[in-house]
Amino acid sequence: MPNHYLKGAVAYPEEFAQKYREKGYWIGQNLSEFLHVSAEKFPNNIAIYCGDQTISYQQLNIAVDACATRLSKYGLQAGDQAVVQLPNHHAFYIVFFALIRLGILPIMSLSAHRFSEVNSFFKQTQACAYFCADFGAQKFDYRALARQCQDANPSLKHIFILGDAAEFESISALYDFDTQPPDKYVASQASSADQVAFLQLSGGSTGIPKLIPRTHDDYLYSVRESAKICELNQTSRLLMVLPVAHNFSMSSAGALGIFYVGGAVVLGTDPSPETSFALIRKYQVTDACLVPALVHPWIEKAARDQDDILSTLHCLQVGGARLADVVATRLIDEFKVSLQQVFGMAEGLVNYTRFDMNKAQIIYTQGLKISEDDEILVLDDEDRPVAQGAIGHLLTRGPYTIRGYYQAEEHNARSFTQDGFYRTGDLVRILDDGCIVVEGRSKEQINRGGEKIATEEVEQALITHPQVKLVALVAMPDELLGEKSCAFVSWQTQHDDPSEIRRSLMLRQYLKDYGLAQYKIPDSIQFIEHFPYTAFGKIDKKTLIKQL
Ligand code: AMP
Ligand code: DBH
Repeated sequence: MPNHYLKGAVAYPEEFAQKYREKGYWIGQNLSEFLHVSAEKFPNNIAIYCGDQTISYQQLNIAVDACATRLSKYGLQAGDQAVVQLPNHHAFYIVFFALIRLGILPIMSLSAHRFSEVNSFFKQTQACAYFCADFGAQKFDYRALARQCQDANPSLKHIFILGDAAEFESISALYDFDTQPPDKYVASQASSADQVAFLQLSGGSTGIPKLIPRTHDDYLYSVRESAKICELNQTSRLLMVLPVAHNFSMSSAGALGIFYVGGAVVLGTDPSPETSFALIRKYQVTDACLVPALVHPWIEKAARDQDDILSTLHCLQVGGARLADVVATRLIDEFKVSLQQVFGMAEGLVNYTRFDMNKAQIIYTQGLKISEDDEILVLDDEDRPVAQGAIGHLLTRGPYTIRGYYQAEEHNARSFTQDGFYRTGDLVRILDDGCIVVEGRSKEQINRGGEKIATEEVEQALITHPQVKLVALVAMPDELLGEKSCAFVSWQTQHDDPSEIRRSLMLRQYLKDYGLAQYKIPDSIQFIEHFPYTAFGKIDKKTLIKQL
């Protein structure tokens, strides 16, 4: 068991760690024990509904043991790291807990990631294993991606595929749900609770997604409190159509919140209202979590069919991007939804509206922080506190907020203050009742319906095109997604130059071939000759946005 703190991760200072333990936030339980406890408490409860399969807590725990045992035979061991890029399928949870049980750090990649992102995870971590599906949406071939990553990363030794494994190993051969296990299980080698358990991802603001080291102690504290705030219990059934590996889906209160209380996760691979409503009916779903962009099709379908399905939910959580006040109002007034707004980040801090709040609080605010020890600062551009109620930059520190990104010393110096506050990059206001309102963003990030795009990452990719001289990516407002992306491009003309429409198509294909995730490909591309500049000589994005 590696008992030193993960090299390249920033530990909580001892005085804080001690305080969080004394206050009962950190209870010294790792994620492997967490699952064991639930399997003992609720052996026959259904933990996961996935397609035609139902998996009880006992079966889940056995499958995790089997998977850990078989993985250990490949030579995977404590201290290793593994990129996990799996769809909404039970295999995700089994592989996740099996890796945890072996003391291996999962890296929580999303299905939408492509070579550019996945390769960067291997480069950043030297991970030795990769878990992915055979094919994804639009028949995207992950095995081809695996081969590309293997060629580029000598550290990558083991590739496991969900579905047709081709020349690789099969994930389904790693476990079964037999209650009489054939294997003598490997003993748990999970790291101790105060150690880093896995690496979450940040939507980030510069370059490729940054890695977020979360400890068992800090993560499980946020999970237990979230489950309480969300009033989950053994009868809760949470519909999961957001990507399973996302921090919201995992922990707010998410699948782990459900596993804590003995409820069930109902997995869906398609967030459309047609499929989702059918699942809600079939499994008598009680709770669901969505990003705002998915709310629109849901309420349109419900209105069209005069379907009161949304009012049957105990709670509909919406988070990841700002929910428009008018949509929140419609959800409550027209669709009789018990709504909860969730404003969180994979780096830590999560805020929820509470069920006993008044209607205005639920519609117009993003609620209250989880913990009284979530320290929140709202500062002006010079790092001075703003007046109560005024808009400023949100900084935070607390029992489940990281003290630094993984292996990012230089970046951490900018993203964290000397005394450990995380600069979230969000512009907020705190009301007299303590509720937080997200007013905008200071970080260079576009929030495309909850999918975060670091502008610099796309700009860096575009600028490598031989005919792109200069580029700036900005957000443009969008009714459905909140924001979409627009790339302003200064183009090196050549004779025989294609039309602007063809150039746009070429650039989009170029970015795809570059390996960027689809949601990062600019929604609009505009060609301009002269960029506006600020007094400091930076590209003036505010002026560009006015040209949209
Ligand atoms: P990440 O750091 O990639 O996990 O993304 C977290 C960011 O998503 C936050 O810092 C916010 O900018 C944004 N976000 C999450 N939830 C909300 C919400 N309910 N309203 C507005 N923005 C949100
Ligand atoms: O957007 C997010 O990252 C997010 C939103 C809601 C999150 O990480 C969370 C809840 O935990």
